Amino acid sequence: MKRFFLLIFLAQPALSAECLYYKEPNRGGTVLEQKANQNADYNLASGWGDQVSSVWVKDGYYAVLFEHPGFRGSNTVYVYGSGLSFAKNVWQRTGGSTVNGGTSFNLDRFGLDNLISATLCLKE
Ligand SMILES: [Ca+2]
Repeated sequence: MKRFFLLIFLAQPALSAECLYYKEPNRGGTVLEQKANQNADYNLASGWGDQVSSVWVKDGYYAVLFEHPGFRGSNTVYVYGSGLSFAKNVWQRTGGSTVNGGTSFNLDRFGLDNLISATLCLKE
């Protein structure tokens, strides 16, 4: 009986969103979930602006990362779950890590570590 309760206690709720944002590089630290096509007018939640250091995107989806609330800022980056990114007007294969059916990206690669404040999560 004791073992049964321990298993329930340890079970983590599965992360089901298509885009995930982390406070630390390499999907470390606290996570913020964003479902695709929801929150179309999306500024990062309180306590998350200028805090995100890595992003994971599911295959078949992409995230658009903005420096400032209201989809503003000079450095807008598109990161695709397929491992592609579009940044500074150049398409590239990012070298992001393929994991859990998607790709994770460290934002320092784009000069956006701890700098994004608004995001979109969309289907490719
Ligand atoms: Ca951070």
